[in-house]
Amino acid sequence: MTRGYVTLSTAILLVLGLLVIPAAGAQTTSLDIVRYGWDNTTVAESVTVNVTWMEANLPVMGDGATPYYFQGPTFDGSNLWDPAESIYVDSATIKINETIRGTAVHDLVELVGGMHPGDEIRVRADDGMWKRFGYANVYNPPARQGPPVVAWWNARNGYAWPDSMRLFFFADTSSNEMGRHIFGNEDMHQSMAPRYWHYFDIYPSAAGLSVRSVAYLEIFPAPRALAVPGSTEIPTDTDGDGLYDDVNGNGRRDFADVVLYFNQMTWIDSNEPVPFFDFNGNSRIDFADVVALFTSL
Ligand SMILES: [Ca+2]
Ligand SMILES: [Ca+2]
Ligand SMILES: [Ca+2]
Repeated sequence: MTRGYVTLSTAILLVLGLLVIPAAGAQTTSLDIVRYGWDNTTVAESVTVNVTWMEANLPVMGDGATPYYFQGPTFDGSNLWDPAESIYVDSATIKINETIRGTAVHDLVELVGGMHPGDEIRVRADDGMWKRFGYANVYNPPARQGPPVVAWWNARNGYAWPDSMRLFFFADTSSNEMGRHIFGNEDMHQSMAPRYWHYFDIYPSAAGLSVRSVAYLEIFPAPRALAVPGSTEIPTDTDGDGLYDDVNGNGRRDFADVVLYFNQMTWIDSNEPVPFFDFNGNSRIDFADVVALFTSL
């Protein structure tokens, strides 16, 4: 009898355990926002904010009444992108339908110095799942994409939404005859570079971009030259060879560039993308670069 009782309770615990274990990707309420340096490795600036702070200090996106949708795969090889967003009557293809509130990704990345053209952002979950997007997808999105938003509230669960924080795109209704705010597959197709598209098997699926349990926003800057102290102008590459020979940014390669480079070698080494100023090609900022720049005059 005892033996049977133990076996039964063990079985019940096992079943409960199986039910609990798959609940990975817990709700997040805190966000690490990081901007890396030009090497995309060292941290240039970072801040951690939570939902309470975001709601109190930044504009709230979402009116608490308008639902936003993502389209999933069409499972129709002859209509992969479904520009009419017609394949949604079958609720199986509308993967996500939520009435939400949240904070614009644009406002969040501005807290750490923002993004510039050529930069990418990685939206990463606490379990490591991530999606990347381009500068324009955050700063200048087409209306059919809409601003990316980290949503921390929904109408069904309030602040206790298990998927929160979740990435949404506040798509307008311009690509939907029914007047719905659907971020459809064709919206993804038209708004984003191909490397950002999400596929389920062979089928495009905009819903796959909606990262759950978002915990990190990371900016990976494209290399860009900064004004060298002693000048207020951005250095330029006067002959298009990838080397920024106009160090003082006056538009010409001249002796003043050699002098400024010599005086600011340490600063250039710490702050500039090395390949832009490595005139002798040895992967270091050094005196030989001063000589090489001087010789090239
Ligand atoms: Ca749409
Ligand atoms: Ca110059
Ligand atoms: Ca060098």
